[in-house]
Amino acid sequence: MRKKITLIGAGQIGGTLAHLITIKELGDVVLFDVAEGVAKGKALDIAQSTSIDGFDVSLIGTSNYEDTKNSDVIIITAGIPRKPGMSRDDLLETNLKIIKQVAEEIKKSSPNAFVICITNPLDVIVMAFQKYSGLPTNKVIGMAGILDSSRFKYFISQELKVPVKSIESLVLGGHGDTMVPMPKQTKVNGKPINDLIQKEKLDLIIDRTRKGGAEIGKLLQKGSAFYAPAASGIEMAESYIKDLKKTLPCATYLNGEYGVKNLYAGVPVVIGSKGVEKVIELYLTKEEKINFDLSISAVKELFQSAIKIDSDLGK
Ligand code: TXD
Repeated sequence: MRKKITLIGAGQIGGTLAHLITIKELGDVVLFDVAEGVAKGKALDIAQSTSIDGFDVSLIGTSNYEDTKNSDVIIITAGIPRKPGMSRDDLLETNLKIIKQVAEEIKKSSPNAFVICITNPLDVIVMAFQKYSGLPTNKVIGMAGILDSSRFKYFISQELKVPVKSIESLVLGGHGDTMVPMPKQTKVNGKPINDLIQKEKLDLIIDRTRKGGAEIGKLLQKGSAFYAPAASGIEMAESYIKDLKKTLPCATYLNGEYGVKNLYAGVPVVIGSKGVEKVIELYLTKEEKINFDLSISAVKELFQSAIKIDSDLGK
């Protein structure tokens, strides 16, 4: 029985998610958007492509939550993206209202789903979704670290002229300017990155990673990155659907790990058919711990702003 995958938001990322799910035949797609025509149009367009390569999946577009009932996986991109010059945090008020409404619907229609949040500001939005929906913390996760790690690895591959596949790395912490690339966890063909790239150059790459979203937003002028974010969300969904138990950097509920309690933050987790199956606690150097704690403080501060917008979150 094919899994039912609902995409809440049929915009740039949502449409790309639908196409990637189809190409990988991960499951049947329900593309939901308040802009019903966008959802229906993109679902129909992708459905008409299935005969070309023989993809055996069904796709529907809708603005009716009834059609999303009992989804196995839900990926949320509903919300507004940044305009050039906007910070991810500038999206908070608008996207918080949207995520509250989405959470209340999903609580009723798909309480057993594995929910991947992508909407920004990611760390607070995923935490707000979990609180509003009441879904178990191991079934609500945020996509950010895979994207940030992918950007970090890409920039390193360009610098060293090596295939991205030869690079292992991850980025911890919040999805934003305080994210924590981890040079000590970064290897190229097994060799530590610090032996291959000078510190000054690596610092420039780290800075470019932190600003990776803004760089693309400036180039596009309208909207933000969507191909790499969609591919990142699919890696998480696939690990859940196929029980791959991949270790992936994601925004996850921490209950004491890394010295953090009752907060979502980007750390490596194992994703399998039970959802978040394990939080991987890495040894952090003094500098990495300082940067990680800075990132945690930024998320906490923004969550306090969210509580000022909606006191329900503080209960
Ligand atoms: O790494 C990450 N997590 C980030 C996330 C990477 C890139 C983009 N990031 C954020 O994802 C971005 O800042 C936005 O907050 C979301 C979605 O980005 P996208 O580029 O897909 O935005 P679009 O193209 O504007 O699509 C958003 C859709 C649009 O079609 C709206 O009509 C719809 O969301 N929308 C809704 N759908 C359902 N329900 C409600 N209430 C709703 N409101 C808007």
